[in-house]
Amino acid sequence: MSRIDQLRSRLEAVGQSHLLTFASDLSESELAALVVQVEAIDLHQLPALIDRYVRSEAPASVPNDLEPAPYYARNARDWDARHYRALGEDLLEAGRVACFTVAGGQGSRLGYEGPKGCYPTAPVSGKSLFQIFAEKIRGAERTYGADVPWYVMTSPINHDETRRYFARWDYFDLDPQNIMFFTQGTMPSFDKVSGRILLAEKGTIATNPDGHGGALRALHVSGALADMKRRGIEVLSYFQVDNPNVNITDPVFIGLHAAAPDSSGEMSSKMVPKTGPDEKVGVFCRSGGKLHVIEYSDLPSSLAQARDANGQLRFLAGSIAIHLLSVSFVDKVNADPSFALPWHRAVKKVPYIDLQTGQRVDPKEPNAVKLERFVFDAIPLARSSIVLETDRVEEFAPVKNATGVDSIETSRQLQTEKAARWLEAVGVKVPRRADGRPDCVLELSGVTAIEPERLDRQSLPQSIDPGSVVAI
Ligand code: UD2
Repeated sequence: MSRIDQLRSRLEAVGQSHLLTFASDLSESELAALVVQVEAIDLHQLPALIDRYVRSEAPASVPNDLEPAPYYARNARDWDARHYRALGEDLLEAGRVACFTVAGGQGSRLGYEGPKGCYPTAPVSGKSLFQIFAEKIRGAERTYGADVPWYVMTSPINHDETRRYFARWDYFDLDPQNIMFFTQGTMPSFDKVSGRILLAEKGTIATNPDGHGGALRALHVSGALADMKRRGIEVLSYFQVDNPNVNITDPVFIGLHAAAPDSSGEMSSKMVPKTGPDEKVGVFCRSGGKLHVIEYSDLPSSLAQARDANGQLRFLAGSIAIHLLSVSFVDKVNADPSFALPWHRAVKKVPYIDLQTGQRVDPKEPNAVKLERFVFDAIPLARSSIVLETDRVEEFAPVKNATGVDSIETSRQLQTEKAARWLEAVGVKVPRRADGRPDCVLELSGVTAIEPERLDRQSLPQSIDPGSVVAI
């Protein structure tokens, strides 16, 4: 039997032989590429996966003993932030901390066709998200006198373009040896009715990135984990590419992660109090003695709406996708041969090749199921995981939508507000409107300072003129 015949019978056994419908139309190299793609799929697992996630719309299983998660409240006196800050600073000065950005997504929700990290985001200069992070890393390296290596997870959709972008900008003055790009894995996209894998071209399977949860495996397979161990990195500061206000090297958070009595030092998270029951962020909960994040779309409305005696949301702790992961934790989960995070199902529009006509179809309605893994599903794998409350303006200014909530406009306002607070903290007069908002547009680079206390008062203006646009 030829290799193709063998493959065909294996595909038939799992109901996917349609993938070879156009095999005879393909050139030798196209066919070889298709075979490689098919062979990369775990065919054995496929029927069960399709039954469970593709053809069924079973609601996500939410444990029935959900309780709100405890957290370290900001500015509380029952824990010593200064102590943990000192510990975190020691780790930063010893070069034990690296940054990790998940940047597999495109800017399509923004109406932007490139990698999201290239999107012009800073309110004055229009610097991209990647440049904003790069400058924070430069600021941290200068402050702590140590390298802060940067791991950037891309997806096959944007890997080459991301690399070209960094090269074109000369790595934003970072040492290119300290930046490592690697791609996450992919999953086939499925027809939502039949459960068949879709063809994107006659010789190409339609795939989607396997979610930011794919990062845990990708860190291992790509060699990034080995690179971290070689460099003596212990803690990974994980953040999403869409959040320019994130504090990428927070010493207090790092210290708590490493040494809090209730932290196993494996995976820790930051939260902000939710603005209301409908805010689209996951929620920190406890169940079975473990910390979990329940995604907003999975949290039953009765729980999302529930309030305590003071009228405050009972499930208040919103996940802003800022975590610390220990290198030893990522290593531990990968050492387990059965390690796999659960899949989450999303129904989307995916163009495909019609098997009858061979023509490409651009569906008007969602036709496909994409399966993704979420990084926060790794939290319960940690022995004991902590949550730290942070300030919304200080750390959460996501750019997700073209307009409205979490848009470039709201992000730029939050970036200005954060800069205004930092300048005011060292005595610079910032004009404010009657409603309290800054009457100016401000931008503060991470190269200038990574924390307000580190701003050099001498090099700052006395005051900002009303209506002015200032980058510092
Ligand atoms: C995410 C969280 C939500 C909340 C919010 C805060 C999930 C499922 N939800 O919502 O709970 O914390 O962020 O802003 O995460 N990415 C990859 N590869 C992928 C998919 C995504 O790298 O395969 C990256 C993407 O580039 C982005 C981040 O993950 O940096 C978030 O992805 P998203 O936009 O799908 O998540 P969102 O905003 O729905």
